[in-house]
Amino acid sequence: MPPPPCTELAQAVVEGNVAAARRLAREWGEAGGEPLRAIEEGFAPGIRRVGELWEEGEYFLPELIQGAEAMKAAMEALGPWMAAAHVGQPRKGCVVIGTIQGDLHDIGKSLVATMLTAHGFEVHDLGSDVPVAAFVDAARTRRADIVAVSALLTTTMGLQREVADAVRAAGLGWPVRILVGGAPTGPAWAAEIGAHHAENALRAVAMAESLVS
Ligand code: B1M
Repeated sequence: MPPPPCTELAQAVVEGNVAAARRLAREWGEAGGEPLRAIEEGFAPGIRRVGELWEEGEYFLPELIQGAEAMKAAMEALGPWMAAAHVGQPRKGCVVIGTIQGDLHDIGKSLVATMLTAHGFEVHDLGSDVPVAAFVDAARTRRADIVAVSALLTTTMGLQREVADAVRAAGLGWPVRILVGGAPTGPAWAAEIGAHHAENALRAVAMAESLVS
């Protein structure tokens, strides 16, 4: 059986149908579809459409949350295929990742974490709503090569600068690079705060690889 069409994957998220999203993700994996494609071309457009409907006043917070639940269920169901795609690779470096304090958007961050893990990085995911000091502590205890900070809100992205400054001020004694991402961020912002930027999960992998090489 061929993988289900991407439009169906998107629709499951738009409808906030957790069971359908999970089932379609499994069908996709079992059919041998590329897991990242299911996310980037199927489920993620669905959650972006949910955001549009919310902005247009068609959807309210419960629908936004339900869409996010469907998206997360799909990503979880695709997990085994993501992991299997890159098993047996040598460890490339250590990454501490999280969504910054005040920000609960963790879907993109989790996707970046999954992709980095799948490509051979040791990843410590601190979750969402992570205080600046927690990034520094984790970088120290894990001897991180990269501190990766996600922000989806214009009101929280400013704290990425604080993480970058705090990591530098901590003087950890080995090179620690800062990687930032999330919809309101961009290369100019990253340059301004002395960090590196990736616009999506695949770019984050490429950037992380170049930072540790
Ligand atoms: Co909220 N939300 N939300 N939301 N939400 C946005 C971000 C928003 C753009 C919607 C809109 O207005 N169109 C808007 C932000 C406006 C702004 O500040 N510019 C917004 C708002 C306003 C809010 C609330 C304030 C709403 C309210 O309560 N009034 C509130 C804030 C809560 C908080 O965080 N304190 C809120 C709440 C929520 C939910 C909890 C309901 C839910 C999140 C659930 C969850 O994550 N567990 C939610 C959702 C789902 C969204 C949208 C619809 C979808 C986000 C998403 O998951 N996208 C979003 C609209 C949109 O994005 N179009 C929206 C899919 C994901 C795969 O993409 O996260 O962009 P993304 O990640 C990408 C890249 O950005 C990049 O790679 C990923 C994969 O390609 N990337 C990185 C991300 N992090 C990276 C890190 C890296 C590198 C790349 O390195 C470190």
